[in-house]
Amino acid sequence: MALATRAPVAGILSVGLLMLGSTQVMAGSLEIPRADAEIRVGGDSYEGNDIYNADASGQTVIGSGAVGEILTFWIQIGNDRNDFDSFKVKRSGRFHDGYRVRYYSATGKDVTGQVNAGSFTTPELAPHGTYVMKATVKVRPFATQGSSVSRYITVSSVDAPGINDSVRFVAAFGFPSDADLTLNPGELIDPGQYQYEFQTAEVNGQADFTVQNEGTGPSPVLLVSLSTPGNFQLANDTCTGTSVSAGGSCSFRVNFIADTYCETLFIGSVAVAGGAEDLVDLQVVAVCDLI
Ligand SMILES: [Ca+2]
Ligand SMILES: [Ca+2]
Repeated sequence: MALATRAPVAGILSVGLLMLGSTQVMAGSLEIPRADAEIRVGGDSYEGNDIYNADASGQTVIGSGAVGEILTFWIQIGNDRNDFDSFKVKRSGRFHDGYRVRYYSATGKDVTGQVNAGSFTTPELAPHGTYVMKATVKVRPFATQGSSVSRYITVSSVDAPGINDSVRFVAAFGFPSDADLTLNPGELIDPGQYQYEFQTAEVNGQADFTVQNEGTGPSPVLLVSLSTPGNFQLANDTCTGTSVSAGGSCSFRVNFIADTYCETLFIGSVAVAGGAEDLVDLQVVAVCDLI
């Protein structure tokens, strides 16, 4: 969308986005109930602070393990406003006989049935208070190469049903991979490292990238992440949470949004990771010289 057409409706647009729960909360709107879920795997750091959405983008984590291993995903539920609130927690995602998923309250009680039914509710949280619960996933002997199980965890304000946030975890079967991933478009500047330059004839731009598996085996389950959000955004990501078979591909889009300051050089970093390893790195560059 061009900036010129956005500007006159900016006020209406921001209210609409807040109601959808799909954008970052803006200063001065903290009296609206605001659930903020975050998630981490094992000893990693949390993803998702001050990100509010229904599709868990930017707040998805992946863990992988061998048969018999138990992966732990920590789910932090935050009350991002200056008033008391409590939050309902619900999961969605398909059953997979290769993985056993359980949920535990902050006190260690098994609350799997309640989370599955959407009836689990946190205690009342003080303004900016948090509640930490966990999910565990045991990798069972039925798990196969390239398989994974995924759960979306939706957190809803009890004060204002409809004010939601969601995080996602993916648990995958870990194995040595014969995958060999390439990226297109982009210029290969180092093994596994690509660079793409946005054409800046317009203030905003977008580019679609295809990840191709040129190897002889399936890739690990992938996670695409953007380490410098702001002027760059990820969208249409079909890679995260999936394993790409030999000869197969997946894709994602990077949007570039300069807003009003398109008078400098913007650099963003995208990583396509499998397991704990970065398989492909992409540096996106936009040079703005319009102003
Ligand atoms: Ca969040
Ligand atoms: Ca927050």
